[in-house]
Amino acid sequence: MYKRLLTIQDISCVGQCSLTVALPVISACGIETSVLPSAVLSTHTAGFSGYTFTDLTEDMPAISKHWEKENIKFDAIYTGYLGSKKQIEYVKAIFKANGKENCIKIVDPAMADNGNLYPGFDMAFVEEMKSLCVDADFVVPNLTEACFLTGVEYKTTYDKEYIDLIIKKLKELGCKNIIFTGVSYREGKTGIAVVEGDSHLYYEHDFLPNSCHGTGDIYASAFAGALTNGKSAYDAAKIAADYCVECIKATAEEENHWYGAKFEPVLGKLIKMLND
Ligand code: PXL
Repeated sequence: MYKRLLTIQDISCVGQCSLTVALPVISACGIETSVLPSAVLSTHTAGFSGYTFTDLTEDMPAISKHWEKENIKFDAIYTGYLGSKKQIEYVKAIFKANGKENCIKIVDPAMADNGNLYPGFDMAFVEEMKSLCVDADFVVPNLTEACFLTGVEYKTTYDKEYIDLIIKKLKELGCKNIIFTGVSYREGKTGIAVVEGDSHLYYEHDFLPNSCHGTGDIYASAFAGALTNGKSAYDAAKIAADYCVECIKATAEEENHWYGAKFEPVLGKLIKMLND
């Protein structure tokens, strides 16, 4: 059956992140992709200065109401970067009002990386994000986000016990299924812990040294697209990881491409992975 997904996040006009990534990547997965832009920024906030910011928070309820009136419902809803506590509150209402009965809700708690919250976020936002994660079927945190959600100290060197503790705390919080990205147990490798109820799986892949901004959005978009396309959570997590590796490799070919990852030239590889 033809599937329709709604993604809710900002438009960073330049910067290869949020909606400019989600729309093409999820479309490439064969999914009709509807969008709810939560804000428009001239660029993303990580590395550019003086960017414009137009908040669209108060458009969100009216857009949702119109869809309700038109009986437009979604097979999946995937949220990324959200700019305020109020937006999270509206997203929770949209989950209830605009999803089909078995709507898959995927939340990327996009708010932090490398041990720090992104500019503009605080612990009150983290608290609100916790409640959105509880409403989701899948959460897609990186290690920093998982630490903020659970209160566990962020570490760059760790063992399996440390990751298991964070997973246990995410489950205690009420997270149902966890796609935990950037989990590395040995030098030169990193991977994804895929936790579905009591099942814990791990997919390991090469760690590439040229880390790029925006790969979290590429990962979550490819995961949401592949999952909505009918792949299992593990297969969707694996495809998204393999696709990110291809994006990072493509980005490394040019020096100074610092603000995002070149996901466009390798979209064909994503489509092939979905069909293999
Ligand atoms: O990639 C996540 C993201 C999305 N949108 C905006 C951002 C960021 C990360 O910094 O600034 C506006």
